[in-house]
Amino acid sequence: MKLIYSVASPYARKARMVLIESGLEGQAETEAIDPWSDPAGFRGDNPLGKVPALIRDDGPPLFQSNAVCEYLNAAGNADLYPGAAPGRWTALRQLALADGILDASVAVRMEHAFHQGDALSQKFIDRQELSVGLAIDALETEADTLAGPVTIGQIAVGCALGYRDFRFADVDWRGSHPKLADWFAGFAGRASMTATDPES
Ligand SMILES: N[C@@H](CCC(=O)N[C@@H](CS)C(=O)NCC(=O)O)C(=O)O
Repeated sequence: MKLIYSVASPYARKARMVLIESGLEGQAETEAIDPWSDPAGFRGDNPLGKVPALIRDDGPPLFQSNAVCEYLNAAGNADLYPGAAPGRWTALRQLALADGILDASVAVRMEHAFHQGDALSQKFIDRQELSVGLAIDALETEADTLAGPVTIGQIAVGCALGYRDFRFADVDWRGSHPKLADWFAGFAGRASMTATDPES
């Protein structure tokens, strides 16, 4: 089994964290690539050209971070996806909020990367930042649901906030979200977070 990732990708970070949290780290090869350079053969593994991608021993490659995370969780007999309500829906809601923060944040970076001057849409950027801000507000309101044994929801929120710090360090989210900031201060010290920190 091989997990293909890029160091900076927050989606791949979710998969790398799940690999560690599932106890599978010693059983999987990992390979860091730059997906934007379309390395030779990578589109054969993932036609979409995105990381993460997981080369499996028991079937064709998987891609899309949530599919990769679910596979690794099952392969490692981990318990990152609570089976019963209400814990399951709490974790999936956190995962959706976190993925939404990532999608909007990455969209802003892409807008800056591919459009300049008059072609840059401030309206589009503002809309994405509104989504990020409101999703972080929602996580602050329900910060108490982030307590307890680690879940895919916590992992995803950790990756989303870590990505904001990594790529949007000038936008302070901690000041107006003290409960979330407290939670993140503790979660960021988790071994799977420190091992996958894009800045370390
Ligand atoms: N929804 C996808 C998003 C993956 C994604 O966009 N990965 C980025 C890196 S952060 C990538 O590989 N981009 C290359 C490209 O879009 O061509 C997932 O959850 O895996």
